[in-house]
Amino acid sequence: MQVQQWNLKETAQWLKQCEDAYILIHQSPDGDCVGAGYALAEMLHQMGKRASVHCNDPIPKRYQFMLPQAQEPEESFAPKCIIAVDVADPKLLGSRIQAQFGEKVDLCIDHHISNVAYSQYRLLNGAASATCEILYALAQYLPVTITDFMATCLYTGIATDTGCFQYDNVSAETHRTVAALMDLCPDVRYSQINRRMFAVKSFGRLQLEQLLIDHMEQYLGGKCILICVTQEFLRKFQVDEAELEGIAGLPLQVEGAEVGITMKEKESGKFRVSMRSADRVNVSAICQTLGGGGHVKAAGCLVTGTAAEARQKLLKAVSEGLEQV
Ligand SMILES: [Mn+2]
Repeated sequence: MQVQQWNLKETAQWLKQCEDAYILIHQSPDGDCVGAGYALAEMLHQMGKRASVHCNDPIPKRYQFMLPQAQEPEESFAPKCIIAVDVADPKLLGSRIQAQFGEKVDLCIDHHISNVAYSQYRLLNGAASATCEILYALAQYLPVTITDFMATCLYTGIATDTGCFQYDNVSAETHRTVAALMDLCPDVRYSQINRRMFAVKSFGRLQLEQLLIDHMEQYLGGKCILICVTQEFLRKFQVDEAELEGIAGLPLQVEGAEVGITMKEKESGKFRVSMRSADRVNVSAICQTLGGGGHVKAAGCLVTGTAAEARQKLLKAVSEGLEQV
C-alpha cells in the first residue's frame, strides 16, 4: 500500500476532523501500547469525540491501572475511522482484530523502524523511545490539556519501553518528555509507577525466578547464559504468560554475559526463544539465521526439536555470532 507519511502537524489536523475512532493496539499488549491507546482515547474525548480502544487480548492485570474509570462498552458505536498505535505490522493486531480491521487502518502512529506500510497515513518516528513519546509531542498540536490520567499512561509507556530508562532508545527528548509530564502533572506518583512496573513481582514469579537461577546454564566461556522456562515450571508456580514479562533480561544480569538466551517451552517440541545482547553482539542477525529476527539487542526466534537439540542449534548460532564481533 502507498502510505502517506505525516508529521505531527498533519496528523493533528486529521485527528481534529476525525469522528468515532476505534484505536487498535497490538496483541499481547504491553505498557506502551496500552498507555498510548488510552491516552489517545482521552485526548479525543477531550476534543468532544467518541473513541474506544480495541485489543485482541484482555489487558493484563499489571496494566489495568491505565484503564479509564468509566469505560465505553466496546461496541457502543460503529467506527468512522481506525487508528493503530504501536502496531508495526497488521499481523500483530492478532487474528480477530486483524480480520476485522487489518486492511482498514486509516492512521498508524508508531516508533518501530520495522513498521510495514499498511495504513493510509502514518506518523512514524523511529528515533522515539516509545509511541507514548510521540503522543506527547502530538498533543502539543491538539487542543487538549494533559491530565493526570494521560500523564500516567504516557509515563508508563515510556518507562516500560525503555526498561526504566536503561536502553539505547533513550534520548534527550525522552527525558525532556518525562520532565514535561512531571512539571505539568506533579501529583502523579511516578516512582510508584516504576515500583509497580519494575520492582514488584508476584510470589509465583519470584519463586520461578529462583528455580530458573538454580538451573541457569553457562556456555562459551561464560559469554552465553541460558535459561529454559518449561511448562512444568509454569504449572508448578501457577505463573501465566503475562507474568513472564522481562524474564528474558534475567540471563544478562550475570557479569561477563554477552548473550542471554531464554527458551520458553510451547507445546512439546517447540521453543519460543528470546535473545538479548549486553552490548556488541547483534542478536537480530543471530536469530535471523534461525528464521527469526528483531532488534540488534533484543530478538527472537522459534526453534523446534527436543530441548537438547534446540540448545545445540542455539549455541552453534551464538558461537558463530560471537565470532563476528
Ligand atoms: Mn512501543
